[in-house]
Amino acid sequence: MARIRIPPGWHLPEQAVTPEAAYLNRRQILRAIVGTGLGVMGLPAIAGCQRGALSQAADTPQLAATLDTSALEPYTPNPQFAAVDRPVTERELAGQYNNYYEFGSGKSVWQAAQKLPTDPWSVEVTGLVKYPRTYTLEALLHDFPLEERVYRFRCVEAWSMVLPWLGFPMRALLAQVEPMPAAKFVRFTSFYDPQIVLGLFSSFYPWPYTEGLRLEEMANELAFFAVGLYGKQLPKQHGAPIRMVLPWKYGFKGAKAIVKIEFVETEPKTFWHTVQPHEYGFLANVEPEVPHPRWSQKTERFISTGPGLSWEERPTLLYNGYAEWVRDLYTA
Ligand SMILES: Nc1nc2c(c(=O)[nH]1)N[C@H]1C(S)=C(S)[C@@H](COP(=O)(O)O)O[C@H]1N2
Ligand SMILES: [Mo]
Repeated sequence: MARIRIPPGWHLPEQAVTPEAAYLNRRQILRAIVGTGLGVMGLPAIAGCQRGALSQAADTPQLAATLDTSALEPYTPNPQFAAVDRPVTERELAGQYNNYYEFGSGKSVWQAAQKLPTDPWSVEVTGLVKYPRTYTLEALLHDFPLEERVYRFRCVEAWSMVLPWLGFPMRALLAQVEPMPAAKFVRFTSFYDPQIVLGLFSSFYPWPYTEGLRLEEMANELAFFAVGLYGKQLPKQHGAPIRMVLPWKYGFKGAKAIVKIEFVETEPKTFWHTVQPHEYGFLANVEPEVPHPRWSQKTERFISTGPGLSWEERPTLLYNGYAEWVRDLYTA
């Protein structure tokens, strides 16, 4: 497979494919400008969305500091998910190529994301469950043994990585709180405080960021809560202190910085579906034969650092290579 060197400032993956948030309609943009008080002066900044090439980790002590979180021990590597068909992505690349719209609409949000206050943290588990409970982060770490899982990661924008998560399966939480028979779906809510995470477009985004799953999806072996990455606590840009990881779905289903988990009867509204209902469905499974309305999903750019940012074009796998685990969820 060809490794393509990307000339600086041209054709970065995020520019090659329009990001989730593109193509806002004119009314939304005007509303955003009015909302931020920028007036027309703000327009070039919004439309331009410029960004330099990735900096090399060695040159950026600030990046190293954001990645140098505390060790998370003990944890056990899960042998079923010890490796995949491609190498684990470099920590420094993963840590400076993120989607986190609370902190901006570009990929270089790692610095802005350091404003996220993560200590103390608690997660409210509520709704149609027998044992509703608010967990502190310490309680989660105490109750659920940590394992490491190397998972493929596929963004709907057609770039991909491989990430070594630390965390626990969602079904371990289900066993503890016991959903009631009426619970058919689960809504997950990300941290949101407009004083802290005020992005440029925040006036029309349907904050807080929310995602949802069918209950059977949450009970699937693959569905995971990550509290760590690369053997350490989750860096803030990756969604500290706890985020969702659903490796057979597009990355946007994996909400970051979870504060609430709610068991409900009907399909919950989700962030991207609310923003662009025709582009982002509720299931959002990785399916190469189902194109996004604005681009094909048949292949993906497995990104890595060459000299600079590079990628390998690869065929996209059905359910991101996890068909044996999840096929039955969708063929009933
Ligand atoms: N709260 C929140 N969660 C989010 C997002 C976001 O903007 N806000 N972006 C999603 C998208 S589109 C992707 S691809 C992944 C990126 O995860 P990473 O930055 O850890 O690689 O986070 C997902 N979770
Ligand atoms: Mo994404």
